[in-house]
Amino acid sequence: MKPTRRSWAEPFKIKVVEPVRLTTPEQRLRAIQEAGYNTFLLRSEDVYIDLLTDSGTSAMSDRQWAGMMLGDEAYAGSRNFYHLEEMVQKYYGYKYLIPTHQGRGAEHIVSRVLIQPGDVIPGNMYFTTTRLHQELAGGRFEDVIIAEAHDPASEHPFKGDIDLDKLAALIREHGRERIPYVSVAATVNMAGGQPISLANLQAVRELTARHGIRIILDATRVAENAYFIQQREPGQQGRSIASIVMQICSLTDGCTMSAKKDALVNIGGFLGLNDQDVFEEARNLVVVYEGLHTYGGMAGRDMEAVAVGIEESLDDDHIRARVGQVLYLGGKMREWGIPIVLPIGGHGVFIDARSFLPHLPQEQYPAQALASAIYLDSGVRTMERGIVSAGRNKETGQENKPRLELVRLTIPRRVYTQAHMDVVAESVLSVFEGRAAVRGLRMVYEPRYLRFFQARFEPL
Ligand code: P71
Repeated sequence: MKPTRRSWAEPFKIKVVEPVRLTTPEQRLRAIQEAGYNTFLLRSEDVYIDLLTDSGTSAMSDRQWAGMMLGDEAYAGSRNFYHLEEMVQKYYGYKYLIPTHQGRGAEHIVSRVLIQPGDVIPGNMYFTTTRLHQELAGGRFEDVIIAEAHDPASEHPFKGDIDLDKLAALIREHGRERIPYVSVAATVNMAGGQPISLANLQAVRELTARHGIRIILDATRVAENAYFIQQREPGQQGRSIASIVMQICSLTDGCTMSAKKDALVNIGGFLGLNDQDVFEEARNLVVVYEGLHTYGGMAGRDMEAVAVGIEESLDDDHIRARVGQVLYLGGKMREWGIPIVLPIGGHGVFIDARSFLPHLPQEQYPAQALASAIYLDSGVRTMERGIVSAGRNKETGQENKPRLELVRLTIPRRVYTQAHMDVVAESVLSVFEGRAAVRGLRMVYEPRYLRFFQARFEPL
């Protein structure tokens, strides 16, 4: 049959390959048992297609690798720092740059600088490390995302939007004295890679400006957010990704960035700031926790790779193919009736484990059990994003019970092909067909912080 529309392909060709290994069902059973049914504890060698995360797992370009050879490994004043600073100013528009070893390093510093004990930080859904650093600084996170974000079936085009009434009520209740900033993520990871709209961010800016409250952007996946704005928001078609990203950043006072995502590197991050006094405080702290303010825990060559990666990440062809691959995988699963979070997000496909495994109560960790089942089927590694990730309430010690009980299939950038996506979708389908046999888990070891990384489980 003649195609009705023309296909597009990745805007690159492959220069270096890394073999991956198929395993037998017996090998996988042994591996997941040794890992305590936690995909974080699997050895990467036992994984066939690794969709644990898109963080630090991207393929760098030849230009980035060439940049690595230009690393200026001076302790102070490396030329790669100045190149990175120039790129952050040029593409994100922030005046001041604090390099950090990765995103959570930037979160730690900005939380320590801006948050006082007893403060409240509103945000569009928590992220694990972001919220923990806010809490360690004495603050409390308050979710002000729109209700649709907690409903996997809602097809709202901007599920990352902030509920302005909720935010206004929080400001009325606590006053600007207790709200150091609003934490805005673009896109929202835990909601399924969902974008915030420009119109909503503009409204949040107007509201916070009236009260003199800052906005700190989590810019980790801001290019992917800009793609959804370009595709979905009225009046934004035809704009470049770079110009939308610049506008998003201009509506905020600073950003934390994990360069391991959008910026196409294996390690790195930064804090971008506009206020000189905040910058000076942050520069005082970075030398304590990360490294001198001109490297912040990165080698010179790492900073160079970030500088080049920022530019590549904002290329329209790149971002269309990147998000396009996620939509391809999600589209197949949706077509086959597998319950996934809709709309399909920017960095991965999120399976709704509650609908997938309706026979398992949340106390039996359905998403964790499903991630193990997918690994056992095919060696595809995914990540739990549900009750295990949500941890415990800081005050009561009770388990947080998020409405979203998800398994994330996260796509690294420029790493896998369409054929890999087919294999993944078919594996999920095969688990779906045998879902009645998937058993729940019980937790047999629970670490104190970010328990999902190292917790261990046994099948019930
Ligand atoms: C992801 C990660 C990496 C991760 C972190 C914690 C638990 C599991 C996996 C990291 C993010 C992120 C956002 C929106 C800040 C960080 C921290 N994501 N904000 O999705 O998604 O950055 O990892 O560089 O410290 O797998 P960092």
